[in-house]
Amino acid sequence: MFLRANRSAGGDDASAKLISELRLLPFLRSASGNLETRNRSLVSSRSFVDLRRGCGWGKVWNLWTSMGQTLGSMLQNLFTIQSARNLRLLMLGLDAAGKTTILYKLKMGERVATIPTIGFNVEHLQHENNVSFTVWDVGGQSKIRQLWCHYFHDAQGLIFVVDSTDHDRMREAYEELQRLMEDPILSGVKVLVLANKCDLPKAMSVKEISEKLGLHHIRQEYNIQGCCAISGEGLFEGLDWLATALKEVPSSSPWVQ
Ligand SMILES: Nc1nc2c(ncn2[C@@H]2O[C@H](COP(=O)(O)OP(=O)(O)O)[C@@H](O)[C@H]2O)c(=O)[nH]1
Ligand SMILES: [Mg+2]
Repeated sequence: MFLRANRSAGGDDASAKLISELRLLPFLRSASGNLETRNRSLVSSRSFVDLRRGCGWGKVWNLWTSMGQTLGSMLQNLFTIQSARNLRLLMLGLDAAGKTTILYKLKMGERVATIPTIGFNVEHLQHENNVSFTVWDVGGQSKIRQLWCHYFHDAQGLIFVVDSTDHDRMREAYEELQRLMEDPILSGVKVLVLANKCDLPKAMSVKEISEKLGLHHIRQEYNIQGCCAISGEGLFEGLDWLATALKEVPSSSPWVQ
């Protein structure tokens, strides 16, 4: 019966039918993600057919090795899935610090025209082969900062963006950052401070901003990086630091972001 299916239809359709008759298809489908694995699975199912007809030792050997290959590739797929990591990052800071510009520079490599964010923007960024970030950019106007806490859950990293030229509101940025750092839900986050707009002449140095934000007081592991959202300078360096700092942190589920 199995051989008839294989001969009459021919090609991939026949092979798929063959496997489904062997009741292997649901298992193989869920376990194998690529064509190569599926092809190997077909080899094993054909060997099984041959075995039913011939029962020679050569065929037993064929079956055995192809089963090994199939299992091997299924395990390989499993490890690839497990080692691909998705990290959830929260991007906060005062309004007009440059959060949305940074997000879309990272996502599209371009400067986008922004309007003040009332709510949030969320984007998925592929960082390295096996590391991706889900970045939540939440509006920073004073009236909506009380909503930030609704985004804390499951955040593994915090990107706190400051406008390096905003001398007048540096105290306000300090207070917001300290408030975030005292929240128990964020006690374990890795903190990347992006000192943005370093292209502008009035920009303060990273050292000065670090002091004004009281970074040496915070308990969380942190790094401060000067950057320019327009040119992209410093952005990837910052994300690299986060990816390294979060190496040991379990990945968040890509399905529950
Ligand atoms: N010169 C300069 N302007 C920037 C930079 N980043 C953002 N901006 C500008 O700052 C303004 C506010 O940016 P936006 O991304 O909307 O800030 P958000 O409120 O933090 O999301 C916009 O006009 C941006 O074009 C930067 O690195 N350099
Ligand atoms: Mg915005």
